[in-house]
Amino acid sequence: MKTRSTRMIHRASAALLSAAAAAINPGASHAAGVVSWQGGSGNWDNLPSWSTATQPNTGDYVVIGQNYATVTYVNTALPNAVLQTLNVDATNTATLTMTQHVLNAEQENIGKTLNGAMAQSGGINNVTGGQGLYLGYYAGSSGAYTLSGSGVLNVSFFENVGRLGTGIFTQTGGTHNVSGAGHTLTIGDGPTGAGTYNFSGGTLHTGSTNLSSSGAAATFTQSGGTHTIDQYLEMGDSPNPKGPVLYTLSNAGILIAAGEVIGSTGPATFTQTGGSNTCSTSFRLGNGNTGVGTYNLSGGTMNIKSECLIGNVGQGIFNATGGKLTLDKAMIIGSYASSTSSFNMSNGASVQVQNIYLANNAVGSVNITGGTLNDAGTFDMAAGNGTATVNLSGGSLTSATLTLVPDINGKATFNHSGGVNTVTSNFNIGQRGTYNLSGGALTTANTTIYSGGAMNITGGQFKTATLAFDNAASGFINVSNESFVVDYAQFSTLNVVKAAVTTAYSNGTWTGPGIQSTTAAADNSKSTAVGYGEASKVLGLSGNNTAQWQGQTVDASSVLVRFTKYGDANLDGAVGFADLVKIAQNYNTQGSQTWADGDFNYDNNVDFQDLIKIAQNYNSAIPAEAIPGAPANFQQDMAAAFASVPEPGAAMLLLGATSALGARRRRK
Ligand SMILES: [Ca+2]
Ligand SMILES: [Ca+2]
Ligand SMILES: [Ca+2]
Repeated sequence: MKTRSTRMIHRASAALLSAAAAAINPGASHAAGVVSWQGGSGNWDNLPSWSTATQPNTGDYVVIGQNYATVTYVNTALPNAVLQTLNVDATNTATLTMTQHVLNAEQENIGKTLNGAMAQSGGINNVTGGQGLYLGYYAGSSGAYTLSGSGVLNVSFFENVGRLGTGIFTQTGGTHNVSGAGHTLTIGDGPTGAGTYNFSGGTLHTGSTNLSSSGAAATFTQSGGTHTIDQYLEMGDSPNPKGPVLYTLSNAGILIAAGEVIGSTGPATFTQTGGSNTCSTSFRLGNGNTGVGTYNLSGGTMNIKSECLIGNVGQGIFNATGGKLTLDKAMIIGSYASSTSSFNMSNGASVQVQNIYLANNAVGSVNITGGTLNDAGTFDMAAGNGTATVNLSGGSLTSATLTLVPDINGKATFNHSGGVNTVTSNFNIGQRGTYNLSGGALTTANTTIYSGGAMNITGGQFKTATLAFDNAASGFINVSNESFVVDYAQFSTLNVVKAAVTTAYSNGTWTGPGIQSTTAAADNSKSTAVGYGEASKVLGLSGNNTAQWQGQTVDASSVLVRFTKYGDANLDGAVGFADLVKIAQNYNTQGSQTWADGDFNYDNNVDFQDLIKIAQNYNSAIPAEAIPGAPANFQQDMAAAFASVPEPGAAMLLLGATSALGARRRRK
């Protein structure tokens, strides 16, 4: 990035170089001085039109300051002359038109204190000195440069479009070079300046391109052509610029930059509706502490080959509503900023990224209402002490690993109300991490809940291949009145689920760590619980058979978990004869029993205590006949259990509660 000191060094060295060049240039032998145009409209090589009656030569200070004068550049006599300064500057605009030949000047001011215009459609204009080319030098001045056709404009060191005045550069073709290390094209410089660059064709090559260097308004509109920047595109150096600082890229425009800093220490916006933008070494939105950088991508392609920082010390906002964004490396959202940085996606956007680090040490959010976001690597939320939020309500997010708070100082909240979230490898919820699933689908490979981690399922669908509670002292999955599936491949996670439900049960409070339910905890009738079981046992699946269960496709190697009534052994949401059969078949079996076997109080046994639970929720006629597979004393115990249920109102009340449960589920 440019600095004032390097600029001064360049100016000093350039002055030496040009002095040396003048010394060896044979044209320098003439007595240089001020040469003014007096000929109205006419050709440059018409000698009587000049105040000296000679054609301007090396070292001359040339002024085209006549009102309404249009000078046409024709120079076959002095092709090697290097003017010291060329000013095109009149109260009523003077114009220099160039279609051929070579013009050399150390400095050119198109509109210095007044108004000037340059129209170049051919020839070569070399601005060789350490100062450079200025459009609108002083406050109140204006300068316009039009480059088209086969025109070539070479500017060494500095070109300034709207320094303290107004500058407009329009390029529809030709070649424009401000190239070389430290050589800078500045659109809009000082606090009274306003710069505009309209670019629709040809090539523009700069060392760096700055929009609004010191508080000016700056607009760069590119609808075609190729803009190549060897170092930085830097936008927004002032916290309070005179006007918008805006780069618009559309249609067939191509931007290729090593680095892009949007919102350096002030506000700046980049809007891309088409074309392509390639950034190779550094991309930053909101770099300094007063920087606010916004990137709006609605069409075209963008490729960031390096780390992408959305909100470094400043605030970064990336809005992707369309187009294709490819990040070869990590996207960091909210690095050190005190303000909230965000990455926002909606329908039509396609994003590919290597890793995502959200709110490392700042406040950051990712908001997805549509589109596709593919993260080939890690998605870390609040890696340091930042506050990270993801809101997913539509579209799809896929990442290899998703971690909520890898560091205990951070805070991470993932609100999932719609759309699809897929984690192909590890899904980790650490302390101060909360995943709220209220809609859509969450599919993960390996799910680990660490101490202090929380997952709340109030809607949507959750399926994981493995489930672990690491130090389950306080981590939990709250199923409220919902369900989820552990669809394992080979080794059953039934024992993990059983242990987690048992710790959460906590003598019926349902507030313990593990797999808990806030709905069961709030149930004053104490008739609801979290049931679980192998799909093979609950649904009778075997081999490659699958079935639909609670909106999800499950296979024989799946553990089902569901909020339901005590006694609902087959997890269909009601307590009836089928459940009574289950408990009957396992009655008085001690140890290793599960919910699906009839252990409804999580003590590993199926006995009279469980029969009481089923009796309290039983909602249809008690069978008079013996139940097949029941042991000898079962019928007698069943009569006792059902007799223990208060009569006559309780059964009806329970029936009503069950109907309400059924109605709630149907509304889903
Ligand atoms: Ca399976
Ligand atoms: Ca049932
Ligand atoms: Ca039991």
